[in-house]
Amino acid sequence: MNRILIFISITSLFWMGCENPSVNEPKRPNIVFLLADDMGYGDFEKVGGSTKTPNLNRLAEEGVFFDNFYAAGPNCSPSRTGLMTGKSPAKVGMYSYRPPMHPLHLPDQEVTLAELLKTKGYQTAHIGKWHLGELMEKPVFNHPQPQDQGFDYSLGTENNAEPSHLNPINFVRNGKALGLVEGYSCQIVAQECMDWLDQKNDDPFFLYVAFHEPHAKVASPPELVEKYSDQALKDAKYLANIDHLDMAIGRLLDYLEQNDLMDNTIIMFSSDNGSYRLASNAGLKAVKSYLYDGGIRVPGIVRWPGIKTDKKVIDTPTGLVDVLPTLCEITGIDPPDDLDGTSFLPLLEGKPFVRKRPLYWFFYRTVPEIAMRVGNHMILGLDRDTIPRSHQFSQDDYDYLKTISLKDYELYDLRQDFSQKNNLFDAHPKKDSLKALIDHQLVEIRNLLYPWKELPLKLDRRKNKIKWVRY
Ligand SMILES: [Ca+2]
Repeated sequence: MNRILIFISITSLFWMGCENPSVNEPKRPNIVFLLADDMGYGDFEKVGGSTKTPNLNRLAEEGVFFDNFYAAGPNCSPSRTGLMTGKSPAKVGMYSYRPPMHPLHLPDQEVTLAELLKTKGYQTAHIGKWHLGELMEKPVFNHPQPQDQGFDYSLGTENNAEPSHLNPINFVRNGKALGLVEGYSCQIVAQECMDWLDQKNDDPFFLYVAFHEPHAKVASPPELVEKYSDQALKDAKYLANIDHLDMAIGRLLDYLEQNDLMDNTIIMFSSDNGSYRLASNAGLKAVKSYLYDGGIRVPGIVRWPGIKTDKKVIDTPTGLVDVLPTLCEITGIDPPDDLDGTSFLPLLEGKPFVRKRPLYWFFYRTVPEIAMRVGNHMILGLDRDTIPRSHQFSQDDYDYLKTISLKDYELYDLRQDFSQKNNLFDAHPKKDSLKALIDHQLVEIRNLLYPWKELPLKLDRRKNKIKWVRY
């Protein structure tokens, strides 16, 4: 089923550069990566239709929409790790989101996209949610800060905007806590992007914009909530939050246009995981924190005058782990050789694309625990374990990873079965080879366990595996 093929008109916004690629093959294009937090596949207006996203629509109309685009994990920190490193977060030790005062972080020895781009003279900035380690004025754990991970400049929050998107109190700019900042988080972030761009020099730039919306607790201007007043208040607040995020992105796009930056800038948009709101996932199975598609399949948009394909919708599976190798190929940087992602530049150029290794995901806390996309199919592995797992990654969870094994499998043909309802595994002719593939992947994860120390010992039983909804 393809829900969005009908939406994009090729005609009106197909700019001149596409017809004459040689004019528009910049060696070092600027890069803006826009990341939403918990925005579902169906929160993109052209897929779900329940909210207004005119600026994202415009990006997709002027570029391409990736219709089988996957986050790197089912929640925040793992997915951001995959984006920054081009690796499966399970191989980097990021097994779950990072709670406050917790040792999990993106290890310093990992090579980030920002560090790679700096080798080509890029100016780099991170603005928004960090969630790759502590980010405070006086760090306790000595985790690498954005400046240690390749960013010249940073305005961010360690995790979510607190107490909500309205008047946040936890932004830190280049190591200095700001205290209360008046306004809404997405607009604060957009304004900071423009202020940073105002002072940049003529070297190319990489701007990583990690919006806080629509992660709970949402807050949006009352007039936007009113716009969705035909919905239940909780839904109206959520949809208004997507709308507001889109407006902030629109401000940034207007800035880029007014400053003649659109022709030499790659703009990418995605989300770090599926929505926690089932209706936002457009019929995909499950929600955030699950490895069914509702937890990991997200909107993917690339706008860049260097795009040569005639396609407006690309349905080849791709994801956040592919972003680093893609941008390395575009900018002529040799990427690290142990990546899980594959450059999707050939897809942007209308050329054959061969994935080096299948996309896969791992999450210890929900069932299934591992998933792998193989062609049109998603194979999932379940360990049938019923021991409660903590919400905050603990020593008990870590010990569990040392022995985890798969007892059961599910297989879905996503072209025929969008909502993953029909498990084909038992009768599938390739079940043994698919089983071997995913078993082997789990062994690799077990063998590469990151040596975390001083994990919290105590299980947090508020939210555990057996209490979670079983899809
Ligand atoms: Ca998230």
